[in-house]
Amino acid sequence: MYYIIVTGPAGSGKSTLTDSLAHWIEDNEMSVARVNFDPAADYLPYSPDVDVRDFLNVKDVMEKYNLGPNGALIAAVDMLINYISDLREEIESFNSNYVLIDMPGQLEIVAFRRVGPLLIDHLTKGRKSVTLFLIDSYLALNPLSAISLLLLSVSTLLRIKKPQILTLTKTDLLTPDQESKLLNMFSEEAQCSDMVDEVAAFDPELIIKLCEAVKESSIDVIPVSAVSGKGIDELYGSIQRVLSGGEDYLTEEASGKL
Ligand SMILES: Nc1nc2c(ncn2[C@@H]2O[C@H](COP(=O)(O)OP(=O)(O)OP(=O)(O)O)[C@@H](O)[C@H]2O)c(=O)[nH]1
Ligand SMILES: [Mg+2]
Repeated sequence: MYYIIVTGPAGSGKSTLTDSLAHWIEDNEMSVARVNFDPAADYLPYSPDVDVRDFLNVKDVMEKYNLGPNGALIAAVDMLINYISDLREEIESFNSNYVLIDMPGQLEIVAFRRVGPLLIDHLTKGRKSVTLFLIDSYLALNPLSAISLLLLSVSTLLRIKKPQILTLTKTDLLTPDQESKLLNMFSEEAQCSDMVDEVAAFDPELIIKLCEAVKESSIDVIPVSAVSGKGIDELYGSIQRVLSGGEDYLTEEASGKL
């Protein structure tokens, strides 16, 4: 079993990509377990195989502890630690080729608090795993937003400590010109100094150094659309390269155990 952690800012497309990547995996004759890890999820585009809402209800946490929606979500995720062994057992019982974990959009859970990485470590113990950090393509068209989003991706990389693939989502919303501008910006050859020129930064040297550091931290940048399906096969290829050195799952290391 290989674990794929789907993370990224609120609304970046995690649940929609979980759905379309799961379909892609199944269409290619492999099995997948869809795990909803968001205790506050109202609507999901897929039917979860394992759902943290079966263990905790954010509305109950709000009422019991007099918390607002954000505080209650953070508290609910903290409380998940009590159920982590049950969750892991339930997930492992599927014995699927892949497990997709659809994380909540509040990035502080993984980037700034201890509990997120702790939960992920428990879930994935002894299994190979990879993180997808999702970036909304439309937001990333603005170079300063792109650098800011990349910094957030580094925060999650530092805490989750797993190989991380940057996944540029919703590319169907871009015009061909916008798409090529975005791909140029994220390409290995792109000069950070060109990006900074465009935004007339207050401290260009600092921004260039940050931009260069964050560009080195991710293994791959893959543009996708969960709506049109474009790029999902490249994303799978990148996941494969990380998890099994590019060998097809079905021919290599079927248990996925480390
Ligand atoms: N056009 C387009 N819209 C998308 C795509 N992926 C997601 N969306 C839309 O973006 C919005 C947010 O998508 P979600 O999948 O709920 O995003 P999320 O990251 O799971 O959101 P949270 O869990 O609330 O953080 C929804 O309206 C989706 O329909 C895509 O590839 N193309
Ligand atoms: Mg979601």
